[in-house]
This record gives sequence, structure tokens and C-alpha cells, in this order.
Amino acid sequence: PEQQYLDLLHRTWTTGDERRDRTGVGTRSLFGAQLRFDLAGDAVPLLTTKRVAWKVAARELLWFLSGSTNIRPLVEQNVHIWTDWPLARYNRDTGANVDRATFEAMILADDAFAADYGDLGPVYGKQWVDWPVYEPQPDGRFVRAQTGINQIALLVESLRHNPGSRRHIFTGWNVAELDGMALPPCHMTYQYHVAAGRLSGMLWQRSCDLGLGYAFNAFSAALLLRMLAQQCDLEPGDLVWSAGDAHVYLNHEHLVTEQLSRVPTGTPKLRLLRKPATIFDYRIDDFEVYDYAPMPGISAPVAV
Ligand code: THF
Repeated sequence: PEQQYLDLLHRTWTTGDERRDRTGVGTRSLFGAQLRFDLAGDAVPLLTTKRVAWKVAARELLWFLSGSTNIRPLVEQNVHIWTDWPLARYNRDTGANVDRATFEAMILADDAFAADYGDLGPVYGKQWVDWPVYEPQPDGRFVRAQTGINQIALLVESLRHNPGSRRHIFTGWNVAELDGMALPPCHMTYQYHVAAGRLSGMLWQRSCDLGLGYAFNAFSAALLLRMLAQQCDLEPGDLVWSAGDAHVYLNHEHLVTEQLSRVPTGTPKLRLLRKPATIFDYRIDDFEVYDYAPMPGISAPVAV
């Protein structure tokens, strides 16, 4: 299964359209890609051609489900993957020039600072579990309701009570709120399908950083599918991963060369150790990856 990814990486690097992107780093880009993974027997799309910090991805997923949009809970868990955007904003807005470690120490030390400079705007967590709704007032104005729509809770309900539905969807792409987000969602729309007691899922990413983000996004989508299946007493089916703009950053050439020289080793597995009361009650210790003996990690810079 991993070969599908390696082929896509190769194809993108060798035939992708080379262009300057938003970050100024430059990419080679293909449009429209799809990979399919059978998750039966605990199989999980976790790369073996480089070590992937899957617990970081799992902690990120739990953070999305918690509804948080602030990096502080991540930083508290030594997860640094979202720090660069608030850091860039802080340095830009204040004229400071602090490094990541200094900024993270400030986020941890000061509640008010964290509330302000640690927030990413209404990104994934907000849209997934508290999509804003507006209520008409007698005077005709619309006022934001206290609580929004919990798309994840509704998804679990629809999977349980109307499995044959073609509307098992949630999305982070709230058009009205894109402006306020540090980054508009990349893995933006998830759809599920129940057949013969198996839960399959499709992820549509509008944009995928094949060198860095892919490994996280694919693992995370598989983990979420497993959690949903467990909550709904279904067996895991297929995960269909798809991307609009699939790209490789030009400063990831060393990663491409190294990774494509490697041969996948073994089939990693994912086990859920406990069935929590709801989809919102999972903890990091509930997840176990086994049969995972990857090749060494390959570090690469993230484009901000
Ligand atoms: N922006 C870019 N340019 N690429 C992305 O993959 C990406 N994301 C999220 C939002 N914007 C993005 C952020 N997710 C890493 C992993 C995921 C990220 C950002 C960074 C990263 O640096 N991974 C390293 C180290 C992991 C660790 O151990 O902490 C790695 O080697 O995998 C995609 O959703």
C-alpha cells in the first residue's frame, strides 16, 4: 500500500508543475490524486520509509476533537507542529524576532498572551464541533448563537441510526470564516460510507504537502475512521485519500531522493485499547501502533 504514496511522490517530483506558491518556497504540483487503503486487520497507512511521529498526529486529532484552536494545549504536550504560524504572526505584528522555543515558553507562561497570540482563529476544531449558527432577532438582525453545530456528534448519530445515508459528511471549509483562520483547512472534507457492517471513509484535501503533511494527514484520517467505527460498532473498511493540489516543496529534494531510495518494510498496525463512552473521550494512551519498524526519520523544513 505504501508504494502508492511513493509512486505519487515520484510522479509529483518528476512531472509536477513548478511554480511559486503562497509561502515563497516553491513547489512542484499535480492536480487530483487518490490512494486507497484497506484498514481491515488493524492495517494503517503509516509510512515505513521514514519514521513518522504518529503520536504527534494522534495528539493533533484529539486536539481537533476537543474544539480547541489554540496552540497552548499542543505545546503543553510537546507538540510543535502548529507553532510556526502564530510565531510568524507575533514576530510580524510586534517587530520582535524571537525563536520557536522562546515563543513557546511565553505561550506556556502567560495565560493572556496565550489566549491572544496562541490562537489560530476558527480553524478545524471550531468548525468540527462548534460550527457557528446565527439566530434571527425580532429586529431582523442575526446574532451568533451560544453554541454551534457539533458536526462530529451528528456524524456519529447518522452513522448509527441511518447507516445507508449518503450524507455522512463533515467539513472544516466554512466559507464565511476563512478570512479569520491562520490557514484555511487543508484536509477539509470527510465523507463516510457503511456497507456490509464496514465503515469506509474518504478524505478530500484541497492541498497536500507530500513531504511532511501527507504522513500525518493519512494516519490521522485512518485513526479517526477507526475511532468512528469503534463508536458505531462497525468494522473498518477502506480509507480513500484524495488531494486536489498535491505538491512537493522544492526544499524537500533531499527527502524525495532519500525516501525513494528506500523500500517499504512490513505492515504497521493500529490497535484501539479501550472503547470510550463517546467519540470525544479518547486519550492518547488508547492508541497503540505495533509491527512498526520504520527506517530513520528524514527532517525537512515546513513552509509557513
Ligand atoms: N503547511 C505545510 N507547509 N505543510 C504541512 O504539512 C502543513 N500541515 C499543517 C498546516 N500547515 C502545513 C501543519 N502540520 C509537521 C507536521 C505536520 C504539520 C506541520 C509540520 C512537521 O514538521 N513534521 C516533522 C516533525 C514532526 C515532529 O516530530 O514533531 C516530520 O518530520 O514529520 C499539514 O496538515
